[in-house]
Order: sequence, then structure tokens, then C-alpha cells
Amino acid sequence: MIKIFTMGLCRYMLLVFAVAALCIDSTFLASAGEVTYDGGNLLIDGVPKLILSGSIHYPRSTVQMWPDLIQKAKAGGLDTIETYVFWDRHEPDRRQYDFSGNLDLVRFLKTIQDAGMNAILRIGPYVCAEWNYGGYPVWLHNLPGIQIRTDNQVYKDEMETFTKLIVDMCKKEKLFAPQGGPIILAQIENEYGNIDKSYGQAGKNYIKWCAQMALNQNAGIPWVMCQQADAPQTMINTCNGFYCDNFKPNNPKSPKMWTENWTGWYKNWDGANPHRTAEDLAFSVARFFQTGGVLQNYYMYHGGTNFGRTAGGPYITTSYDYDAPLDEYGNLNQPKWGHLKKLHEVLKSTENILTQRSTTEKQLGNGVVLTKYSDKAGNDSICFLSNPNGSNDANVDLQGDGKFFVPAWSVSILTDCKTEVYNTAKINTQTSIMVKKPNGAQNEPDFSKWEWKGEPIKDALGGNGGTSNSTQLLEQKAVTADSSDYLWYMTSVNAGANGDLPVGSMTLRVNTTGHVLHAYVNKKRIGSQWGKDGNYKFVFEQPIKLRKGRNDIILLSATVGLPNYGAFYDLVPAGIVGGPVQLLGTGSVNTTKDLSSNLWSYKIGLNGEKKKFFDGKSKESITGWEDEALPLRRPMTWYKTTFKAPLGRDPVVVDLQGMGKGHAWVNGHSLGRFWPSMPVKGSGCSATCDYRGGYGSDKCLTNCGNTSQRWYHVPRSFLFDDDSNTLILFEEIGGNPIQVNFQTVTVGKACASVEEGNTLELSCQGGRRISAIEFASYGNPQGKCESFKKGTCEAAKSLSVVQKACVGRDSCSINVSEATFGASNCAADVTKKLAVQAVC
Ligand SMILES: *[C@@H]1O[C@H](CO)[C@@H](O)[C@H](O)[C@H]1NC(C)=O
Ligand SMILES: *[C@@H]1O[C@H](CO)[C@@H](O)[C@H](O)[C@H]1NC(C)=O
Ligand SMILES: *[C@@H]1O[C@H](CO)[C@@H](O)[C@H](O)[C@H]1NC(C)=O
Ligand SMILES: *[C@@H]1O[C@H](CO)[C@@H](O)[C@H](O)[C@H]1NC(C)=O
Ligand SMILES: *[C@@H]1O[C@H](CO)[C@@H](O)[C@H](O)[C@H]1NC(C)=O
Ligand SMILES: *[C@@H]1O[C@H](CO)[C@@H](O)[C@H](O)[C@H]1NC(C)=O
Ligand SMILES: *[C@@H]1O[C@H](CO)[C@@H](O)[C@H](O)[C@H]1NC(C)=O
Ligand SMILES: CC(=O)N[C@H]1CO[C@H](CO)[C@@H](O)[C@@H]1O
Repeated sequence: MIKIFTMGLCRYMLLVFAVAALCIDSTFLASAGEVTYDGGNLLIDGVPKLILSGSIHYPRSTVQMWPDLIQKAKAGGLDTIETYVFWDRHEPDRRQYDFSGNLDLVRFLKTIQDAGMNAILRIGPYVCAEWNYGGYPVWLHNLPGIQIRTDNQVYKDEMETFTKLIVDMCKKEKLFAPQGGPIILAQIENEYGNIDKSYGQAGKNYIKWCAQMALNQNAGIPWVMCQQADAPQTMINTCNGFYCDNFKPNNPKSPKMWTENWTGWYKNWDGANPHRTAEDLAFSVARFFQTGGVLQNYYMYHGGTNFGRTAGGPYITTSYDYDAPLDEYGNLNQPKWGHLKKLHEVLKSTENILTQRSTTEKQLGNGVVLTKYSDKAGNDSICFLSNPNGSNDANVDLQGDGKFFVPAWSVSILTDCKTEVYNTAKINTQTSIMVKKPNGAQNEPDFSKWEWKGEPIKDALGGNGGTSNSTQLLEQKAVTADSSDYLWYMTSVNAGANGDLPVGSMTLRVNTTGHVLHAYVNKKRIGSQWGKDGNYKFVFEQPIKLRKGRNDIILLSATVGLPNYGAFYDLVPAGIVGGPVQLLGTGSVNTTKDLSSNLWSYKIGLNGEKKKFFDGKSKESITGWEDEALPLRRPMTWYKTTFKAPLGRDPVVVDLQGMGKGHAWVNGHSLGRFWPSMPVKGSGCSATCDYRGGYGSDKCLTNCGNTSQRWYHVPRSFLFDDDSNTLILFEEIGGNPIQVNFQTVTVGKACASVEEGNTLELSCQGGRRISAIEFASYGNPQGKCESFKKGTCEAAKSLSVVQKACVGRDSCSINVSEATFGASNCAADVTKKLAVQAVC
């Protein structure tokens, strides 16, 4: 997969009690008002605003999670939630719409509104977002005469129909800001500027048409186009990226807006865990506002989970954690969440100065820049002092003493250009070490109760059950319309007297565009293969034996998420399209037989999928399971067990270590694809991560050589309180379910290291209490969380003061000062700090 692409965002807020949402007094509703822009400012009801936004995609969590996620975004200092709209989910079949469950876009937007926040609606309808097929329904691809994302009438008609549907739905529900609703901006298309050259003049015509079509919807708010330097006017062009400080919109009136600030990165099935540090993310945001930014959006603020078959690809994992400020399960990702919260507080408190846009800039040497924003009266100011040098700290002459210290790759924010209120490289927020705890007081799943049944493949292995025939090797989604990951390609050859092939050994060679291939000859599985290093095309070769007479050659092709990015990505083929599929002679037999234009019969999907083995309701999902002789490492096998839900309210995951590749369901809800047997590439990781210097998705990787994704989110709302929960696994390549177990994700340890003059705050989050203090030293302690060491000096009362303040409480707050800790044996010139490690 490619390194540059877009993601989507969405936000939604709900009241804690769904009932309350039904009877909201209108006085609680945020009513944003008229949204305009001028002189580089974004104005709401005439008042210039700084917008701090974060992406939360509604289908990547559950309705029950929305209120908490949005509340945590608000508590983290955001005022806006951004989301994409996912066409493929809303219109799975042409003109058959679905806005139920976690596709209830209106409810999501109203939840945002109920939290008093704004919304940005990125309709797209192309979304990228590492989402299956970039959010396009695959039936679109199969419409006669269509060309996607260009000046093509069939496509434009469909795009307009869907855009109008969404805008009209929001209008009817009064969700646009001028109607008193939360939506302040909408987006049409998405990062088309990255690839429009490939579409030539038709692309230029298309983007003009997009702009006009969007305006024709009369939504009453400004529209944006991201990564579109030539966006037609009245469209505001915006920036996506890891940094956007150097970005300038294409019209001086337009506000400088950053629609996607990538908080981390997505993960491939063989990919390491990407991390972007809190320091670097804060640096990018502070620089953006230093250089006149008006709106910035975290992509993602909560990444969440690719449930079902929604992951893009090929080969994108089910987890879409993104190293976002809220983790996949909705926990605070600390210190990122808290470090940004402090930055947001500072930025918001100076909103009315920053939006007056009265600035002076001073170069202080070695790239260090001081930018001063003043209010018109000239008696209040806020200053940004940035040192973008990736390795050298700076001492600058701010107060005539040349001693003001700005660490490398950091921005200090100073009130009146004197007092530092924030530095992006100085983290005063707790670090949380998350742990996965076994299913506590509850019984583990009773593994003696695992049941199983084989996927019924006898028909396909005999070449039967096809629904169409062709003398060509067809493209997979043209046949399946992506109704399943699986497509059987079935043919037969004759060998011996009446055939043109010899009896005995040959080699089967299959040239496929992926993403996974299983081959069977005469009902015997002869091998499986998939792409390496993200390259989905591969050539499969295995020895086979032909017998006299008819030989069945049966190929099962499986997709693992359709591509979502790049020019003409929609045309990237999947499956054994064109092949060739060949039989090659071995040894003295010199024959190559090309089977590509044989008569091929096509069967879409698995029988177990059709019969809904996974839903817990159909007859086939309830009956026919065997409880004897549980097979291990058997491909094409369904497993089932029951379990008690873990107690408490902490998020739940299922540990699928031991399983191969497949799909998991809890109580009929899809958890997504699993593939824990896929190892992460062995190199490129580092134990330490330097936040300094430009970030890229290859920097700061962990988990090399490990299982790529071992844990799978089971949202609490999927579970029953009692012991009647059912886990069903479809195993495609062979696995062992014996180690499968449920765990909860919670804060194990909370650490912080805070300089004198600040306040140290610790919390176990989720209501649990601090049980012990493993380390506390007020002096010059060294190291970081899990490796703190005492320095050369400290206050004798360090530990007892912290124990008294924190143990037995769910959170505590300590002023880091001599007043709190008493005298220490530190020399006068030591800048003291307090380091604490607490157990939750
Ligand atoms: C400037 O500051 C002074 C002193 O704080 C205050 O009295 C005055 O009202 C301020 N002027 C404006 C225009 O805000
Ligand atoms: C960082 O500062 C050092 C020392 O002033 C200088 O040599 C180096 O070129 C700077 N690096 C960058 C990227 O500006
Ligand atoms: C495909 O061809 C086979 C062999 O000629 C035939 O038996 C079968 O009915 C055909 N299936 C379809 C769906 O046309
Ligand atoms: C596989 O097919 C591609 C075209 O799809 C072709 O370029 C390549 O040479 C083929 N490889 C083999 C080994 O047939
Ligand atoms: C196999 O057949 C090909 C083409 O028919 C020929 O070029 C090649 O020399 C033969 N190889 C052997 C080992 O006979
Ligand atoms: C592999 O995963 C285990 C379990 O999460 C973890 O303890 C270990 O540190 C990981 N190894 C690497 C190299 O990241
Ligand atoms: C911490 O210091 C602040 C300001 O000096 C004071 O208001 C607060 O009461 C102190 N808190 C504690 C726990 O001592
Ligand atoms: C628009 C933008 O800033 N894109 C940047 C995104 O991040 C990558 C990696 O740092 C840069 O190469 C892009 O320029």
C-alpha cells in the first residue's frame, strides 16, 4: 500500500442516557449560526473562531460508545468533531439505504450537538480512510459505462444522488449551523489534488463540477476541498499532512485550515505498530497556529475498529487505533491526550487575540522565530517562540539576558512574550501503561466446550455449485460485487488416454492479483499463499499429481480489503483475473497446458456465510456443531464457544493468539477479520523514539517480529451480562483456539515526571483506585516510566507525601514545590522535579 492517502473523519456526541436524547430541551443545543470567512478568519455569527477538531468515524465504534468518545474529545479541549460519510455502508445495494445502528449518521450528529460541539461533515463521497474501496459501494464499479472520480455522467449522477440524499437528510433534521445545527463545514471530494493529473482535462472538469454540485445543494455553510490547490472559488482548499505550517490557501480571504493532522498511522497485517509522539504532534499544532492557522483537525482523534469487512487495503488490519489521543477502545492515550489538552486550553484562552491577526515576527537566529500576536488595544499579547531545529537546543535573548531556553523541535507559548505557559516538548501529563487483564472473577471460556464444524466445501471441491460459467478468468469483484471475500474458480482437465495431459506429476502455476489463494486438486488441498510486503500480486506454484480421467482444479481466491487510494484505484484488479493458470510438465514431461480459457465455473462466497453459521439465530448456526475431537490447525473450519462477559466496565478484547486467519463474531456481531498468524516484518523498530526532527510513518515503530494483531475489540454493547455469550470463529488457514481468551484493557500503571512549579496529576481512569506508589522522588530523579531511578538528591519525605496524597484515591494532584515536600539535600542550582510511578 501507498504511503500517502487520506483518511476520513466524523464526530458524534450523545447524552449519557439515550432516553435523555429523546427529550432534549432546545436550550442545550449548540446553535452555531451563520458560518462565513474573510480575511483569513472563519466566522461564526460574525465572530472569528479558532476551531480545534478531531476525527471520529461513527462506524468505527458503536452507538453506545459515541457519547463517551465525544465527551472525552470535549474534555480534551476540542470544540468540533469531524467525520466522513460512508457511502458503501449507507447504500450497500443500489437505492437500498441503511442508516441503522452505528450507521445512524443523524444520531451521531445530534450526539455531537448535544455535547455543545460543532461538526464537520466530509461527505466525499470518496473517503479513502483505509476503508474498503475508499467508501465506494462496489456495485458502482459494476454499473455499465461508469468511470469513477472523473467527468463521467453515470458516475456524476450517482455521486450527486448520494450527496443530495445526505445534505437533504441533514437539512430536514436541521443539522446545518444556520438552521441551529452543529455542522459548520462540509467537504466535497477528498484529496483529489494528489492524483488529478492522471485524469487530465476530465479531472479538471470534474472538480469544477464537484464544486458547483456541492454549492447547488444550498447547505448554507462553506464547503472545503482538501489537498486541492486549484479548488474553484468559494471552495476553501485545506491541507492534510503531518505538518501544515507552510500551507497557504489559494485565496487570501480563505482561512488556513488543516483538515487532517495525522496523529499516527494505520497498520498493515505485516506492519509494525506506528507511534507519533505527543511532543511532535503538539509541535505541529503549535507551529500551525503560530503561522496563522484557524482550524485544525486531528486525524484520528479516535481511530477505532474496522468491523466486518470494512478495512481497506489490501491487507489493512482490523484495529484502526492510529495511535490517536483516544485508543481503539476509547481509553485516554496518555500522555498524548493530556499534553494536547493543555495546548488546547492555552490556544482557546487566547482565541480573541489570535483572531485579530495582528502579528509581528522576529528571526532570532538559527531558525528560531518569535511570533507575537497582539490585541488591537496593544496591551495584551501572546507569543509563539519556535525552534524547528531537529537537534540543537537554543538559548535566545528574550529578556536581555540571552538565557531563554527553547528545546530543539519545540514551540513555547508565552503570555506577554515573557511567561512560558506551555512548551510542546515539556510533558507534564501522566503516562499511562495500559495492561490487558485476564477475565478476572469470571470463568475463563470453558474450552472443553469448544464445538466445531467444517466449512462445507465438498460441492466446490467437486466443481459443483457454481452460479455462472465463463471461458475466461474473471476479475473477482466483477463477479462477487464484494458480497463476500471469497470466490471459487473451478475447472477440470482430463489426463491419460483421452486427455491431452499425462498422468502423474505436474506443477500447478497460478498468476493472481491476490489477495490470498487456496488451491485444491481432486479434493485435496495443495497449498495456500498470499502477497508479501504489501504486494498483492503473486505467482503460486505447487507440484500436483494428475490421475487418469477427470481432474478437478479448484482455486479459492480471497480478498483482504479492497484498495482505497491512488489514481484509478477503483480499477485495481483482484482475484485470478486473466491468470494465467497453467500446468507445467516436470522432469522428462515437457508440456505446458494453459487453462486460462478452460470452462471455469464461479461460486461466490462460502456455504457457511450463506447459511449464517455466525449469527447465532439461523438453524445452521445453532445446530450441527460437534463437540468431539476438536480439530487443530484444520483449514476451513468453524469454531464456537460460549463465555461469560468480563465483569466491570473496562473495554473488552478477545486474544486470538494461536489462530491463523479468518473472521470473528460475538453474539452475531462481526469483530472483523483476524490474522494473528501473520508476523510483523522483523526490522525497522526501535526501543527509543526521538520526537525531534520530521516525523514519517516509518519512524518510531514497535512490535517488530511479533504477531501483527493479537487482540480484537469486543464492544461492551455486543455482550450479554450472563454466561450466554457466543464466540464464533471462521478459520481459513488452520489455527488452534485453545489459547483464545477474553481480557479487559485498563490502566496498569500511571507515571509522571513534572518540574517544580507545576502540578502533578495522576489518575487510574475508569474509576479504579491507586493501590500503591512504586516510585516517588522529588529532587533530580532520572529515567522514564518503568525505569525511574533516584538521582543524587531528593527530599526525604518524597514517598510518604505522594503515598498520603494518592493511595486509595482514583486520582490525586500534587503541587511540585518545596512547600509540599519540605527541604531536600539538593544544591541550590538544581532544577528539581517530581517523578512518580503509581500502580492502579
Ligand atoms: C488595556 O489594559 C488596561 C489595564 O489592564 C485596561 O484598563 C484597558 O481597558 C485595556 N484597554 C483595552 C482597549 O482593552
Ligand atoms: C541545526 O542547528 C545547527 C547548529 O546551528 C546547524 O548546523 C544545523 O544546520 C541546523 N539544522 C537544521 C535542520 O536547521
Ligand atoms: C456451467 O457449465 C457446466 C458444464 O457445462 C454445466 O453443467 C453448468 O450447468 C453450467 N452452469 C451454469 C450456471 O451455467
Ligand atoms: C503474471 O501476470 C502479469 C500480468 O498480469 C504478467 O506481467 C506476469 O509476467 C505474469 N507472470 C507469470 C509468471 O506468468
Ligand atoms: C520443451 O518444449 C519447448 C517448446 O515446445 C522447447 O523449446 C524446449 O526445448 C523443450 N525442452 C525440453 C527439455 O525438451
Ligand atoms: C511482542 O508482544 C508482546 C505482547 O504484547 C510484548 O510483550 C513484546 O514486547 C512484543 N515484542 C516486541 C519486539 O515488540
Ligand atoms: C497548589 O498550589 C495552588 C497555587 O499555588 C493552590 O491554589 C492549591 O491549593 C495548591 N494545592 C495543593 C494540593 O496544595
Ligand atoms: C500536506 C503535508 O504536509 N503533507 C506532508 C505529510 O507528511 C509527510 C511525511 O512527513 C510529508 O512528506 C508531506 O509533505
